[in-house]
Amino acid sequence: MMTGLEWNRSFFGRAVGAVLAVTFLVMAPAAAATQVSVVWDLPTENEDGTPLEDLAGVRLHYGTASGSYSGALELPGTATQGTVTGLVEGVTYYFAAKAYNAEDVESAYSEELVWTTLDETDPVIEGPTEHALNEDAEGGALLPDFVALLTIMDNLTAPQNIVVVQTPAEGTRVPAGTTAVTVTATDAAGNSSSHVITVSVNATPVVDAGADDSIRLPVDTAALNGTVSDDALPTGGTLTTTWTMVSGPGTVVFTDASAVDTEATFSMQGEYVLRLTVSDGELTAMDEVTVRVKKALPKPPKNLRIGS
Ligand SMILES: [Ca+2]
Ligand SMILES: [Ca+2]
Ligand SMILES: [Ca+2]
Repeated sequence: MMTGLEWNRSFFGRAVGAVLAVTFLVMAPAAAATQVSVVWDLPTENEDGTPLEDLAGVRLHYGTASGSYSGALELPGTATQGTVTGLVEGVTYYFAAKAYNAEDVESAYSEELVWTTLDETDPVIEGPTEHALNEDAEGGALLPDFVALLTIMDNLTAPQNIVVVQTPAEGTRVPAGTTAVTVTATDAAGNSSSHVITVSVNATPVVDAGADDSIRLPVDTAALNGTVSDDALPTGGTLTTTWTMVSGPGTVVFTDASAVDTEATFSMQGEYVLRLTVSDGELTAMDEVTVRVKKALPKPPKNLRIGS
């Protein structure tokens, strides 16, 4: 009689399953194929207790219903193991073996082995790998919930049962610049996969309108010396600048109101506040400078001469 029917999961089976998963899961999370190795002890006696001297092999039968075997492996000689391939992950299989002798007379079935194949296929995560954010007034930006932007599937675990973790988590404040956010999905069997999203946080431009200045009529034009810089984000954006008058008793004419460095010509004396605004296409910043236009000095006396 055969005894000690055992199973072994094949290490090779895992590799096969992983390769097939790539093919199947791109379109739909179908169950991937796997395999198992079944191990047994060979019989040494006939049913009447006499020595079994003409053992010719073992037939390993298997199927997805108890006692009903749709597949079989022929293992001639003294094999004590058979590897059944093409099994579907997460499906319960039933195995039973028969020994046969040199006259091809078969034994009864062994006891039945029940085995549910493991889920060896990682979840699949699809979605964007880049995300742009703008810096807010507090500096940096809060990470959104990226999980909501992704499609996460598994061959066996239902979507609601896949454990999904975003690191850093939603609501984490990240600085201007680039931060890698990783989303990891783990199925019920512990298989996991990760998806990285590169988050670019666009910094607010930096602007300096220059030092306050004063001129005195009849000089009515002052040089404006601004400074602007930015982080080259958003991608493809251009930095634009604009000079405007905030307050003053008269009017101001800028030689080139869109140039960082330009000149302002004032219509009359007084104190003028000028503003330099910079935009990177998404975010704006501004700084102000005060120019005092002083009243002209009185002309000096003239025709000085010796009185009589
Ligand atoms: Ca899986
Ligand atoms: Ca920027
Ligand atoms: Ca300048």
